[in-house]
Amino acid sequence: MSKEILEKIAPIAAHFDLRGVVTDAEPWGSGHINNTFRLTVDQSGLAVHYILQGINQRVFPNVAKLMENIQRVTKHVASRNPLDSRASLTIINSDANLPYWQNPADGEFYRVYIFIEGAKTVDAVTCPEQAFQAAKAFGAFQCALADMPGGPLFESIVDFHHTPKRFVKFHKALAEDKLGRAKFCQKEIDFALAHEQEASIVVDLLANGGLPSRVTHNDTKINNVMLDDKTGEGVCVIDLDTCMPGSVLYDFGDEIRTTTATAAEDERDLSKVIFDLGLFEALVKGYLTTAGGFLTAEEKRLLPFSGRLLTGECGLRFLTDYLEGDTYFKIHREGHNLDRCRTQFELVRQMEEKEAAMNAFVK
Ligand code: ADP
Ligand code: GN1
Ligand code: MG
Repeated sequence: MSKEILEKIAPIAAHFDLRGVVTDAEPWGSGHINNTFRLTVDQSGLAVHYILQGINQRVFPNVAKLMENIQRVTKHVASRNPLDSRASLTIINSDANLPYWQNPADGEFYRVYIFIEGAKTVDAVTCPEQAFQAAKAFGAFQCALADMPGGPLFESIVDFHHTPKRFVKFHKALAEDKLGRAKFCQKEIDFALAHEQEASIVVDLLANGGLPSRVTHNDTKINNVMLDDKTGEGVCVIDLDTCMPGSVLYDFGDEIRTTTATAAEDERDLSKVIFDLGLFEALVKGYLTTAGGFLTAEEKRLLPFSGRLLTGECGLRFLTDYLEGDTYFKIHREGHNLDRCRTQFELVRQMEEKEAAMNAFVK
């Protein structure tokens, strides 16, 4: 327990309907965007946990619209699973009767969710069963959102997976090279440039009707799904900030990115970064269990390609952030974003080598 953290967080938590006394607050998880804490609340002698998050306003400037999206998504997913309280995130309102609270002292925004007990997230998979369960849960999530009423969701990050526009940002960062870092990553820059041409395949198909736009999660990394401690099943898809219109390929591609290698996203020893076809196969099987019924033939055809598209795009985003001076993703050491970029590009390279086998399996 850190007294300092508790002293900072408890007055914030007091603005939410927690029905007890906050006795502990600890930094939680390893997300790159928000500031997450697990609260322990004494409710008449019972220790109950909650998740409190400081919302990253640089990434999500319109918090009211962001939380409206999350309210709609959580309500709809919960209505689909009326007997399972863990199947959806549950928002706790603030004393302003809003799904968030803004601190008048510094303008920062906070939100609280019920803590999902008896389940955990992992930062990297350890076995094919985990890949299967994670993909099955993300497929079920997409399926549940297919008939969400109320029209399109608000675009919380405009052009989030518009890979060609990600290249435009990269070119700008490279031309400016504010910190003189380009000289440390010429190999990665060359790799990115060599892949620019195929960056528009999915956005072009979305624009010309070759692929449907659906409600997608857009950030389906392995630590955004909670896996049951006992059964290993995916119990809840979390981190709903980027739920908005998109292609299922964005979701499946990001699952491939984070669920087909056992190495960490920031592994420095690239010999440990190995794209595993067995994990890929488990992922496809899990995903098609729940999503197979609604995918078009074109979506299915592009499932393997989505892996290198989204992995390459993420590598490009890490590289851009490195060049820009680490202003977007949280970093914990010097060169962290470059390390992350390197694992992503290494995975892309291996996916290219194994593309024929990936295609054959999906077929
Ligand atoms: P970020 O946007 O920074 O990635 P997340 O919303 O993914 O933040 O939360 C970070 C981590 O906190 C998750 O990976 C998960 O381990 C944990 N977490 C988030 N929400 C819950 C919840 N409701 N119950 C239990 N753990 C949670
Ligand atoms: C961020 O929020 P988190 O850590 O789950 C990022 C994703 C990246 C991912 C890379 C809103 O995800 O897009 O793929 O890091 N989220 C946002 O690990 O930018
Ligand atoms: Mg997350």
